[in-house]
Formats: sequence, C-alpha cells, structure tokens
Amino acid sequence: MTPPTRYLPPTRYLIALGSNVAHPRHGPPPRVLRAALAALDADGLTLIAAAPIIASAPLGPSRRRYANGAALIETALAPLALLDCLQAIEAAFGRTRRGQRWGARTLDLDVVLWSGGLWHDPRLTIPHPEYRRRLFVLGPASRIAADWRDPKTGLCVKHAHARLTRRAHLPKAPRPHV
Ligand code: A4P
Ligand code: MG
Repeated sequence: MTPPTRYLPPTRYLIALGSNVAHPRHGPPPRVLRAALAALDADGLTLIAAAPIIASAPLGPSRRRYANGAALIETALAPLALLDCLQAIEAAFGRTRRGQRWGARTLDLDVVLWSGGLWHDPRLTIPHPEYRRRLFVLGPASRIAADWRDPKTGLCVKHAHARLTRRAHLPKAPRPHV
C-alpha cells in the first residue's frame, strides 16, 4: 500500500479560529487567537491574510463567549498532514479533548476550504460541514476570502455570508392568533 501523500505543490487553506478559554500565558481569547495566528506563520506554513478578530455568542453548551477569526495560509502540506499540524498547535495551546462535543476550548482550528476542492475521509471533511450555517466563520472569512467559491454549493464566501446575514435579519413570521 502506498503511504498517503504528505506534500503537495503550494496549496492554500482557509482556517477558522475559535477560543473561549483564556490561556495562562497568552491571556484572554482574543490574545490567544493573535498568538495562534503567529503559530500559523511558522514551520512550513505561511500566513497570507488574517481577518479582524470578532466576539461571538456561543453556539452549543458552553456559556462563555468566543473570540473568532479566520486565516488564509499557504503550505506544501497535504490535508491530513495539515490537520496533524493544526492539532499539534491546538495541543501546544493547552487544548484538551474531554470528550464533550463543542465544549469550552482554548483553541480550535478548523479547515474551512482548500484550493484542492473537496476532501473527505474519516478524519477530515473539506469544506467544513457546518461553516455555511455559522456567521462567526463566514463573517471573518468574508473579510479575507470573499471570492473563494465553495466546490459543493458553487457559492462564494461573500454570497454565503450575505445569505446568512439576510436570514438573521429577516422579520419573524407573525404568530397566528388563536
Ligand atoms: N474534522 C473533520 N473535518 C474537519 C475540518 N474540516 N477541520 C475532525 C477540522 N477538523 C475536522 O474536532 C473533532 C474532529 O473533527 C477532529 O478530530 C477532526 O478529525 P475537534 O476540534 O476535536 O472537536 P470540536 O471542535 O469540539 O468538534 P466540532 O464538531 O469540529 O466542533 P466545531 O464545528 O469546531 O464547533 N460558538 C461560537 N460562537 N464560536 C465557535 O468557534 N465552536 C464550536 C465548535 C461550537 N460553538 C461555537 C464555536
Ligand atoms: Mg474543531
């Protein structure tokens, strides 16, 4: 069996960053993300662009507010090798996996899109299956990758963002009188 390819010609990835737990050295979540952006510009990764960091209300069981961001990186790492690298960065920032889905975390790094189109295997799905429903991903992503087209839906990031923003501001349907 041939081993999986770890290296490719220079490849771009759109990464979503999230944090809702302070780090003892880096400080509160926005600072954690700034330090994480520096880590995305080292050891074979080149940071091409970083979106302004936003605050967002938690989706899921955690009560703490999140800092969220997005980064465009270039690397020769193939998707699974990049995932290993992102998980090593998460671990270096003290991320522990306690088994609770969507639990509070010092640092979460998700792969949203890559220049290779679709990817699917047991460890990694690109595009990230949930990103189209998340303003805290699409908001930052639309600042740095507005014209990046989703290979599954054909929609650009800016269009997916506009769609979700419109939906969020749509007036609620009037309740029927009973
Ligand atoms: N995995 C599969 N596809 C991917 C991908 N495209 N990028 C696998 C990264 N990982 C991917 O992820 C679980 C497994 O997903 C990984 O081992 C990898 O093999 P995880 O980071 O260990 O766990 P998780 O992050 O808790 O799970 P999940 O389902 O990825 O959660 P999300 O989607 O990351 O959501 N609210 C706000 N406001 N802001 C947030 O950032 N984040 C979450 C977590 C919930 N609520 C939030 C936020
Ligand atoms: Mg994750």
